[in-house]
Amino acid sequence: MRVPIGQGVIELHQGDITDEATDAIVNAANSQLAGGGGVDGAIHRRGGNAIMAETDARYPEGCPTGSAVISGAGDLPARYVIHAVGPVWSGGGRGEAALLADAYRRCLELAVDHECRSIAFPSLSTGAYRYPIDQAARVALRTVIDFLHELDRPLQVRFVLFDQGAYGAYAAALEEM
Ligand code: AR6
Repeated sequence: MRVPIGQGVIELHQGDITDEATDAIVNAANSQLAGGGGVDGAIHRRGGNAIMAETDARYPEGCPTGSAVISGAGDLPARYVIHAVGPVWSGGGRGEAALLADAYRRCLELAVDHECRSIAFPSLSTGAYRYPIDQAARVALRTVIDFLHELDRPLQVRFVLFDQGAYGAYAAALEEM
């Protein structure tokens, strides 16, 4: 699925984010930038030790929830990895939606600041952090749509959804918007 927005475009793909050759790919990190499972595990496994060495050196204090930091991409096909920290879902009453939107927005800002013309996102917070995917999809897409409407240059934003269920949730949310 592909929807032009302003000078940009949103694309939905099913696949593995570590295969993406976009300028930047986004990691679903934790605030210690300590590595883990899911997307984080796949990125560090395939990207090699250079990524963690760089984040340890540049961001020794980690990254707060709702924000993101950038590094090189080691052996991955992308140029940059943007490490985003989404919220852990705890029922929806703890500002999760705003924190999730902030994390997406910060990634987009970092990508633009680093002259990226393309960025690939996983579905942040919807794995180990248990954010309900239908709600997460709406927050993610709304944030990207608003950002692209305001942006004065081209940017390709691709969501790389790991399975059919995730793809379906994002496709339904995008159609609804
Ligand atoms: N490519 C694309 N999507 C993937 C991939 C992949 N290779 N692997 C998993 N997904 P998660 P979170 C999907 O758990 O919820 C880590 O341990 C997955 O199906 O990676 O933000 C970190 O270190 C799910 O829909 O991220 C943190 O501690 C989505 O990506 C914590 O988990 C996100 O799942 C972050 O949890």
